Amino acid sequence: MRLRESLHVPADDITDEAVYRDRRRVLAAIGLLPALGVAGCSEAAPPPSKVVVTPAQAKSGFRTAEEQTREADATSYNNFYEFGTAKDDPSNAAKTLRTSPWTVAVGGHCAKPGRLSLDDLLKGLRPEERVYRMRCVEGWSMVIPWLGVPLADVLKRFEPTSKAKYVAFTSLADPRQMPGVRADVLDWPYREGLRIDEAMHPLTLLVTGMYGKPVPQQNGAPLRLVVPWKYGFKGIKSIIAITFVERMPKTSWNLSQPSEYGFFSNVNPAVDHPRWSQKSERRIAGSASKLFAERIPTRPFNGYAEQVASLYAGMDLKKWF
Ligand SMILES: Nc1nc2c(c(=O)[nH]1)N[C@H]1C(S)=C(S)[C@@H](COP(=O)(O)O)O[C@H]1N2
Ligand SMILES: [Mo]
Repeated sequence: MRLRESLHVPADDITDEAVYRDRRRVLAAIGLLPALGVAGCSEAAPPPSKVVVTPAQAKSGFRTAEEQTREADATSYNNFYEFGTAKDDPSNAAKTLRTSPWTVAVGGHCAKPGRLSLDDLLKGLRPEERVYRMRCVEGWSMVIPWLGVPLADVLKRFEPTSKAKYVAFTSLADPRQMPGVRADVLDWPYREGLRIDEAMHPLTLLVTGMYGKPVPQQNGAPLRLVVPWKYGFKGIKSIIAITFVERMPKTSWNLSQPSEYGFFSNVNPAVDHPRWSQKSERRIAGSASKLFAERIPTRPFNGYAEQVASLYAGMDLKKWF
């Protein structure tokens, strides 16, 4: 329990950043991180390109024009506890995760359950690029160009019944491939869930790629969830099961610390984490030589209130945090 309470370190713990940066510098110096050494640390590297956003796209929330996080940072500063709890553990340890063949079991309250290969699951659906803000509960955030399909397009194929009030997701938990699963930091497998209307919302993305390439192992290959108005931990990685359920499913972080992590976990600057403020965040983006840019205010629903606030009409969001 002592160990678990130390998880999810707030981003303003400056030691965390210093340690991470130092480790990266050392690894780059001894040649273990050639690409990162250039793209992640050099001030001379060009800043990521800005995105031109049409009014319709702005209204949908599908593409923010905010400065993007460098690919090198988004693929090396990760939370994927199955590979360890340090930010650079996943990029160092996940390379060997076998992502093909990959099957996903879809079941529960639906007319057409099945165990499908990833290709069959996504057959006929074309990945779209979405540029989303991602706000980790720890108080840092990124802007990432994802490639994926709306989760709704996949779920509809299984014909959920009227009993499907929630959708539960399960990650792979293979101790032979995932050293972190041997540690007692969470109750494995990692589990997440959404209410069915959240799951069917057009912003909710089933991700297969980022930065125009297949999603790397450390970011949740070959299939992960991205729900941009919720804290990052709702975005479960390396999914092997999707289940339609009637009752609110158990989720890993809520099981681990129910007072700190609610089922909904919508980004909300008005509800502080018991151990730190959620009013602002440190953006990891752009060409700054430091990992974190200046602190910026955190917005309700991570800036997606226009698209999603109506899902929670009449709900007390302090109670249902
Ligand atoms: N299976 C699994 N999924 C996970 C996590 C994890 O530890 N295991 N960490 C979550 C957290 S806390 C965050 S912030 C995001 C991080 O995604 P990224 O590394 O692609 O930025 O993944 C989420 N999904
Ligand atoms: Mo997170």
